[in-house]
Amino acid sequence: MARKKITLIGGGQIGGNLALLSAQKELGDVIIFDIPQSEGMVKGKALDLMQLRPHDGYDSNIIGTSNWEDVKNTDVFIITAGIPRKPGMNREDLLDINLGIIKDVATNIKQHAPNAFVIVISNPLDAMVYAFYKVSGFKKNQVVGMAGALDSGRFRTFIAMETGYSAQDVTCMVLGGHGDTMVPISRLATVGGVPVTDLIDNKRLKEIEDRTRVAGGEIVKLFGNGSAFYAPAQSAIEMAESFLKDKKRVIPCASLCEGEFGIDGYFIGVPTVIGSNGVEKILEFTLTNNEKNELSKTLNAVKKTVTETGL
Ligand code: A3D
Repeated sequence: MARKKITLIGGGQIGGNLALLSAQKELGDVIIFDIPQSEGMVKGKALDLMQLRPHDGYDSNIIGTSNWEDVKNTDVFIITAGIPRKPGMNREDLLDINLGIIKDVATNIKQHAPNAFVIVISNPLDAMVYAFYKVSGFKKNQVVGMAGALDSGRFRTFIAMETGYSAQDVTCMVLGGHGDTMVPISRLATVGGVPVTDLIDNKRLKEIEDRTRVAGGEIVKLFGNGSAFYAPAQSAIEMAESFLKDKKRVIPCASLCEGEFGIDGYFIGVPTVIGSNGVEKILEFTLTNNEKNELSKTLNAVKKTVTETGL
């Protein structure tokens, strides 16, 4: 069986880690694509990762390029092209610059690999994945945004830190937009199947929810320049792996809703089945009235940013 081809559009902080993880997990051969001014940087990263092969034992080929011809026959793209936040910025502040970049990337991917599955990471996420979908004209199962996987991972981390139990055994989901209005669903969170609401008191749980909502900003402030990259990279790799291996994992992702949860025509974080057909299904469940209100607030925030794209 031929090796799969994973192309990373943007070879910066997240892109470099995506390349490392793709190779270490032997997901396939890896192309790191960036703008001509950064071609040397991605060629250098690719060569460095090739030279890690004797130590790590993976056989993936990794190349860096600025040539769109090289992305032909890609199975899965992961897009981080754009600029990240600086302290004091919110994700929406990135809209103008990153929208231009996503439009360019969508046009080129459509031309060179029209059947690929595409995972968007660039911010503001819910608007960028929408823009990619509109400009590329791809089918809805081919396009998805990575945010809920990371936001849920952060929620899991904080619950694990609070209880002292393994993060691996914490399951939970965060729905909605990738911004401060996101909706952590504490009611359904468990540690090894035990409801979190029986392990952590309500006041503390609310504080953990609040920390989750601004967890990205907490890291931006600490860095002083740029945003998180290790956990975002692994979150997207989980999605890519589920597609490449037809695992049918259920991961909160920004998927196009067409009636699910009463939402129509927007990409927003919902539990999504990812398999070899890309986005295969959105799993709906009954929300409480309070959760419905929260979801409606986050949808309004997403709609506002999407409107600003003019698409
Ligand atoms: P960074 O290290 O700056 O890398 C971005 C790369 O994109 C740079 O190497 C640029 O040269 C490259 N680039 C710019 N324009 C193009 C283009 N037209 N074609 C190809 N490459 C291009 O940033 P990063 O990796 O830290 O973050 C990338 C993006 O992810 C930012 O928009 C972040 O805000 C976003 N991000 C999203 C999440 C989510 O959970 C959704 C988390 C963390 C970061």
